[in-house]
Amino acid sequence: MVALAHSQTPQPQAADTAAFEADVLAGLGGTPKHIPAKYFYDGTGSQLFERITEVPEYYPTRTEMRILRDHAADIAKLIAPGSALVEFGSGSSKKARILLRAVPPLAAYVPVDICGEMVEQEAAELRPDFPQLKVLPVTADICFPFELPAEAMAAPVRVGFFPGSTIGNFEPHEAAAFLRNAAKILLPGATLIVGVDLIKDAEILNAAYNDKDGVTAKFNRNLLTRINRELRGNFKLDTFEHHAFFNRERNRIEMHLASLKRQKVKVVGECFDFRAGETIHTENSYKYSVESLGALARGVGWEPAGVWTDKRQYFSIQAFTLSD
Ligand code: AVI
Repeated sequence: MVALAHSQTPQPQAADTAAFEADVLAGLGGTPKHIPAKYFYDGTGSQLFERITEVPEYYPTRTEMRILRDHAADIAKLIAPGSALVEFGSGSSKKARILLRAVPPLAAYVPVDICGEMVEQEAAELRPDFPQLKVLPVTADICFPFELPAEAMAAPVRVGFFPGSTIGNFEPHEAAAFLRNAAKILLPGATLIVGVDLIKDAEILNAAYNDKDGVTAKFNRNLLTRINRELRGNFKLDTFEHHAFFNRERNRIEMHLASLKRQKVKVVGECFDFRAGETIHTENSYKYSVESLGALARGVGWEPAGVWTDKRQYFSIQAFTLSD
């Protein structure tokens, strides 16, 4: 599973470190070697992700914000007065702010994030700007069932919001599981608004994940720094290279760290052999068409209800409803 991109991440707890250790040892012992993308987002990784969103080649964040600004009034029409707006993996709530300025009075805005400290802090920052709005943060892993606050359950209808194309960092079966879980949480009658990056020319996609300033490469390699620091690793960073490319068969960007030579690396006392050129697969970022996301959503009971894109058709915001 994937965690979300945060602008700030507190120090890891013992349980987080144990899970990190187990996943890294299992992933480095596997064939091919792999590490879940959620481990990118330590403090430095989160800051590097913020910098990625600002590099010229990485269009998704800017494009999604543009679509939201251009179509907020239209998107807001799907949100009935008195609804509860539930944001999955809210992070900085930057995108929700655009929607919140366009929506009718709500029963509540419920930002949900795995990082409790962060979701509370963002809620505190949002309240003065939306004094009429009940902001009810929830700390939860959005991939599993969680309870909404009573005010959100009492609302006549709930609207989910999942921007950022984070759904693209799930494997397709995980994306389906997320949509199924969202349906269980939001209940029949709900609407779900999802931001998703669209399939496009490989050249544009490859550039977005290979920015000239090397910020994405730093973001990728920071995973090794994190392993060295938290798991007594001895990765030599200059012996691993950032590889990112569009896999056309699977409609996904793959990110890898490729070993430049044959070498041995130790992590918490365990030794791992690398062949020259062998990679650690660190991330998949799936790209969808309007139709392919629609088919995935339909498969788990969500009916397509609206699509907004930018002029270049790079990114989409898609709405789905769950019948009563
Ligand atoms: C957070 N997520 C949607 C980003 C993406 O594009 O898949 C993460 C990222 N990885 C490299 N650049 C950005």
